[in-house]
Amino acid sequence: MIKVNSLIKLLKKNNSTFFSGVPDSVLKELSFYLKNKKNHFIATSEGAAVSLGIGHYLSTKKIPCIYMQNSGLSNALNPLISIAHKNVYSIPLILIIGWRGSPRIKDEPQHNVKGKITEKILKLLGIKYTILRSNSDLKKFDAQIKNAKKNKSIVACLIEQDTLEKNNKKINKKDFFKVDKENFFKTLLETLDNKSKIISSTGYNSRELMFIREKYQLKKSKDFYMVGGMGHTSSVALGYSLSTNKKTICIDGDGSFLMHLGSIKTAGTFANKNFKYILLNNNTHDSVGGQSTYANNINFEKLSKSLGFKKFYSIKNNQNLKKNLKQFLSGNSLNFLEVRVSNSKIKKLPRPKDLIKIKNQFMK
Ligand SMILES: Cc1ncc(C[n+]2csc(CCOP(=O)(O)OP(=O)(O)O)c2C)c(N)n1
Repeated sequence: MIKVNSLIKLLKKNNSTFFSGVPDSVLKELSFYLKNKKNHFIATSEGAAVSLGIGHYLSTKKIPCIYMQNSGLSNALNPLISIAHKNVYSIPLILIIGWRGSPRIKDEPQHNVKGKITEKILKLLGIKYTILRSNSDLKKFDAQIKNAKKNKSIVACLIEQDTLEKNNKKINKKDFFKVDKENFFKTLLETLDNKSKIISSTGYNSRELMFIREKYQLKKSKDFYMVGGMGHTSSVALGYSLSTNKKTICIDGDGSFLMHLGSIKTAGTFANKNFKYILLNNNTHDSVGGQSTYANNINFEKLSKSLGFKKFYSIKNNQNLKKNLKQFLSGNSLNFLEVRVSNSKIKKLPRPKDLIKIKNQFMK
């Protein structure tokens, strides 16, 4: 186990005090440490975090620290390869990568695939890395950081689940908004017709939807759970909806929405009336530790309308949920619904397991 403080001390010693990243459950202790720190900027995607770091280096000559889950390494690849790489602009960066699905740890299918190839990706990019498991590994990492600073190259560390020691500073998972998600999902599933299809985002949304369907034995409509591909829910839903008349319900989280916000413009431009977009806004990355998304002060009415949606609906409390949902679903135009939800209250949420079966049932 490694104390977050030891890692931070090492970074400070190397004059690395700028932090940007996308939250990850493996790195949540780091998030708790960084909360409200002056030089810490939560980014909407890992590519943006790397790019913020590149900008920081250009203005300060100091090596920045970028953190992410290994699934986000793919989002980061473009600026890592096409800007920061040694053979392009040669920008020094420190990457702290949460290693889901490492070969030593049993994990979900989507994480196992990425976990197995994470080291290979780093090697392919010529990025030196240390697997941080104990304090003695910090020494090796220190030497690699010094080298990266000297050679102006990228260096990384990989951190597995339960490596970072728990500190006492927990993020208080404050509820910004009120609508109860269990009540919302139950009402939605009771309201939909049999032919409707739901495509739901990475994070708690898919897991809650699956749980509530099972708990209340609600069989109408079919789900496709986005266990990975964070931020691409609206694009998968749009692609589905364009070749069918069936109602296609996209259920997105605010973190997921912001990760690839441009996709909502594509939906606003091309979607037909059967595309029904629902944003479950809790203002947090609830499923990876409750870090803020800063989505609470977005004016979704103005945003969605300027991106091409015709009507905006908003649900802010638990009253008249069914009536409001019905209105939104039956509306005969391209509609955007923001539901201001509280954080998940369900303990021990199950995870989708048999993904091929889920896909086949969805496609029936
Ligand atoms: C590309 C990528 N980056 C990061 C993650 C880690 N991750 C999983 S869920 C999640 C938060 C999603 O936030 P939101 O859409 O608001 O849903 P909530 O967690 O609140 O249910 C993050 C950051 C991921 N799965 N994929």
